[in-house]
Amino acid sequence: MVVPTTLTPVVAKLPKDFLWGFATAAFQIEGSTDVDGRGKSIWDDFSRQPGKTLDGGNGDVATNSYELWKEDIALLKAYGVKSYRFSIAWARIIPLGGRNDPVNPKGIEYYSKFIDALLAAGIIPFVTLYHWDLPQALHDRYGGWLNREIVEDYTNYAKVCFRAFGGRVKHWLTMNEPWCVSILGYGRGVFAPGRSSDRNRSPEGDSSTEPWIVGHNVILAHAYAVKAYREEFKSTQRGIIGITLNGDWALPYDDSPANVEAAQHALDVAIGWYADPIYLGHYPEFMQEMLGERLPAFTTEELAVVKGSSDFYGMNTYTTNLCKAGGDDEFQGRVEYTFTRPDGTQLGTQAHCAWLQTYPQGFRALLNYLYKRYRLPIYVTENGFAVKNENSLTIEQAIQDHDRVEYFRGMTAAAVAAIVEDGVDIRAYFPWSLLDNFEWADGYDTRFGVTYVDYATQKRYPKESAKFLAKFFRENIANDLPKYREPPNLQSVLNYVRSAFLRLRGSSGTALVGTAKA
Ligand code: GBH
Repeated sequence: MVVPTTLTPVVAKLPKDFLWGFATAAFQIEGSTDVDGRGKSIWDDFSRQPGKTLDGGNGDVATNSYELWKEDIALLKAYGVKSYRFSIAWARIIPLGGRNDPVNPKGIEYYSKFIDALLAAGIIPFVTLYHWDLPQALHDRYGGWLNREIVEDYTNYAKVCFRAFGGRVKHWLTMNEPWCVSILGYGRGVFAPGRSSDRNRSPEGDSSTEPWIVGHNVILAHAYAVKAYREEFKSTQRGIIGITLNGDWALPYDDSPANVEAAQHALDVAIGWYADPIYLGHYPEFMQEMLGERLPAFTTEELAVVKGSSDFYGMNTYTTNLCKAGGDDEFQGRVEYTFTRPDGTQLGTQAHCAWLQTYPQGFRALLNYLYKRYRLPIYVTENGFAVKNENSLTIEQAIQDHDRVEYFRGMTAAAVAAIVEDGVDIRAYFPWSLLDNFEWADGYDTRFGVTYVDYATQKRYPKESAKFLAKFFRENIANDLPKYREPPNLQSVLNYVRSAFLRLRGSSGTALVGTAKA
């Protein structure tokens, strides 16, 4: 385990309005896919097709949270959270998805009573409008995210939600991880709707053009929904709204100029693709070079809507990648990722998923990079770990989730260091996830929960990590301190980020900040 040691021994307090809680998403937990008038989402049939999920699992039952929602709220209350991040299923609100299709009162009623119950429990709802579950009808009607039509339909759906819930919901996320929507859904074809140029995977699709079109339409849909919120709801509802992007820190494999550049290219495609237009008003130069005419252009009018369309920086992050220039994977900026350092050692502790290792220093560096580049308060809306082979353990063993505890110990320390020592303005932290749940293409084999779910009985068992996090935030959020608001020392932030590119050295484990092997 690697612990940043630049922290003062007495951990500094987080400001009293710091939000923390757990995150989930509708399709991953709700189940009950054909009740109360819900329309189909693109994940319904996709996950039922043989070979699309590792264990053949689908979303029909999941953690049965559509029925067990009171238990979920009781669990949140027991953990002492201040907030809960969950998503609304578009196809429960508008079963056929479109702006001329009927709204489903039962869908509204369901989330309405859920929000009321959260508020009654003293928990702030933090609501994602779109976590990958596009209404199937829109995919069938015009190709879903491939078609500019989606912008109007998504905006309409968002407005229905603002109208129904915005009196009570003050924290909105328009989209979860558009990189995944585009690349995994229309490029690699591993997520619904599963389109790809690979004809062994999909009968149709063009991985060289579709992801960039989809990404463009996702940005526009987000931006026009935010415009509607600001013009029609914000003055009375007084909430905040933004997008949440996935993105992991990128370290050069070594200090060769090509690999240093590769790390920046990795960040440009993983993060800048969305963040640069939304916060800075243009696509990254590198993406324009790489894609030429395949990267759609914004009109002047669109750009005016896109730029500045997020009130904060929403961030989902899990790991750090070592980056080597080369290869032809445009989805990673023609960069190869590895966790193996030049001397053969591993960057951190390996998770159940191949793409995930523990590396808290990278989290701290990423927070600094994003704050320096985009200059807005950061809401960490996901961060989490799947313990290797947890699914093959007994429940008693699985709830002793040591590697997940160590992951969160490192990540929370890194976040505190970023706030207190680097002056990064971080306002929320939502570990993924409240529960083990339907892990998309991994099915139920991969467990990210701080609560173990026994799928045979649907019983929930708190893991050690839930206790660790509950205690950490109980002890570290101040009741009395005013919000920490000192502007960061820009030069130190700059030096810090630069050091990320220069100080990776073999197995010494001394990258970025002083570290100690525990
Ligand atoms: C999040 O995505 C999701 O928001 C959440 O629903 C999910 O349950 C959670 O993570 C855990 O996976 O190139 O195919 O190797 C995490 C961001 C970005 C992680 C893409 C995996 C590499 C996939 N993901 N990344 S691949």
